[in-house]
Amino acid sequence: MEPVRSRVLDDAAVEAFERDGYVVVRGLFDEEEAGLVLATAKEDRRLAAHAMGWPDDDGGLSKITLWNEPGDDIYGMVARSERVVGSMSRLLGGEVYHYHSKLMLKEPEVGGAWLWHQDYGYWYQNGCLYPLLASVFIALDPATGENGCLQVLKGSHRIGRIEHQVIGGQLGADPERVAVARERHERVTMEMRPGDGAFFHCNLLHCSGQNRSADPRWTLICCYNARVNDPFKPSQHPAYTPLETVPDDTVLAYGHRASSPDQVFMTVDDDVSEERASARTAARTVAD
Ligand SMILES: O=C(O)CCC(=O)C(=O)O
Repeated sequence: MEPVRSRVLDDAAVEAFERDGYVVVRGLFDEEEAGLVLATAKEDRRLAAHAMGWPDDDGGLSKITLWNEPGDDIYGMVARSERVVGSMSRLLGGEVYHYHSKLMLKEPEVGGAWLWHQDYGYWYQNGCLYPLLASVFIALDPATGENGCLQVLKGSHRIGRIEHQVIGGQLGADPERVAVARERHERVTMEMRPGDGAFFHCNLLHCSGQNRSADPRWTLICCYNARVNDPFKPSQHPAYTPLETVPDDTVLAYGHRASSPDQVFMTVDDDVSEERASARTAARTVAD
């Protein structure tokens, strides 16, 4: 019998992540799985009702729905799947826990841009001593240059943490350092098919453009912290909480199971970091 191929990242992928700060896995979730997550999210009234709107400086608006605890729903099964959690444990060198997940909505014509930043620019403020966090960006729609796919500066995680500052309504990395980083690191435009996943390091400089196309760009991003990096102070995201993984086939088995009434979503006022205080005033809840 053919051995079942593990979907956890192999040594070559881990090496690529360590060298480049990211690794893209084509078909991390297959088309059926990605389609199911997208269809469920589109019909999920709770997700829509808890979307926060983040304006950019040029008339665009991105929506984010964010939750800390992986729920008993299809998104929670993605976040707890062996292929994701096992890969994260390899990338971060040991046990990981779920830090949060978020659905990033860039609607056609109006979807907003995200400035160059490092996630650790935010998470450092949350009492995470080490940059031992990573995210997986899972495309639900095709993500293209036209609809505002992710862009990264390859290898920029090696710079270490850069100071972040409020720029317009967002927190961005120090523009002087970003300019130099852009001269020294290749800029990669990460076009992705539904189900593709990009694992990226929390110090990788990344951004994304506006969506001026006729197509939506919905993405699920799941973020993890290493257990050994348990935050030394409370914040809007959780301290170490054991994460129970589920077999990879649980995503399909869950079908269209949407978020439950007891799921807790973040609001713009939950962000306790001072650095984001003024950025927060620019954000507004766009529940509709
Ligand atoms: O969804 C995007 O385009 C960017 C997301 C991002 O930069 C982030 O979540 O840190």
